[in-house]
Amino acid sequence: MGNLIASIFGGLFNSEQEVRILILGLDNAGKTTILYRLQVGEAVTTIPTIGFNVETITYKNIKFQVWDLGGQTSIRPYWRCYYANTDAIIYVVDSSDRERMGIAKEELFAMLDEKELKDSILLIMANKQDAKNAMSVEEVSEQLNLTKIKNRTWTIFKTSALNGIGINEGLEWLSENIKNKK
Ligand code: G3D
Ligand code: MG
Repeated sequence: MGNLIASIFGGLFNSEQEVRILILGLDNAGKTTILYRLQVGEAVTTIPTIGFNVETITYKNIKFQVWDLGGQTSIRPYWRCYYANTDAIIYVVDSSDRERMGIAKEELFAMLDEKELKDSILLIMANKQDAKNAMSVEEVSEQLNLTKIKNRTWTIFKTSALNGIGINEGLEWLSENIKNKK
């Protein structure tokens, strides 16, 4: 249990502080699949009365929280409850969902505008690279207008949560950059 997290995030265990990582993106992007890849057993899904599901896994001092962006605007203010003290954001994109790439971009920049998240490191996963109609990482970057991101440590990795490609590499980059910041 926790093997992958231990090998990748072990360097952060000495920190007294909690390390908080949000995994966000539109529904169907692959967030839950990525969470399961972390091999910490069952994720705990909480359904708060405020009406959106937050999946949480905690391993030692490292906490991952996942929810779907997009959809209902009325619940957005409640997301802010989860933004404070976020060290890093993993933004997961379905590279084969050409139709919703524009929405994925809007949601990304709306989130990055949140002042609570201004110091958070950003890892974008161009997921579902195995899909036949997947956009390349270059295409995804262009569609998401990533060159517009300023004053933030960020990168994009191509991933396939289905067969595990790119996930560890992305998480290693994240762990390294969180360590440098702490
Ligand atoms: P979400 O938590 O972001 O909403 P999920 O997304 O993790 O539930 O994944 C949504 C669907 O996409 C799932 O399919 C899942 O298996 C699939 N998926 C996740 N990652 C990949 C990937 O890298 N490649 C491919 N081809 N599919 C992926 P189902 O059929 O179970 O709904
Ligand atoms: Mg999910």
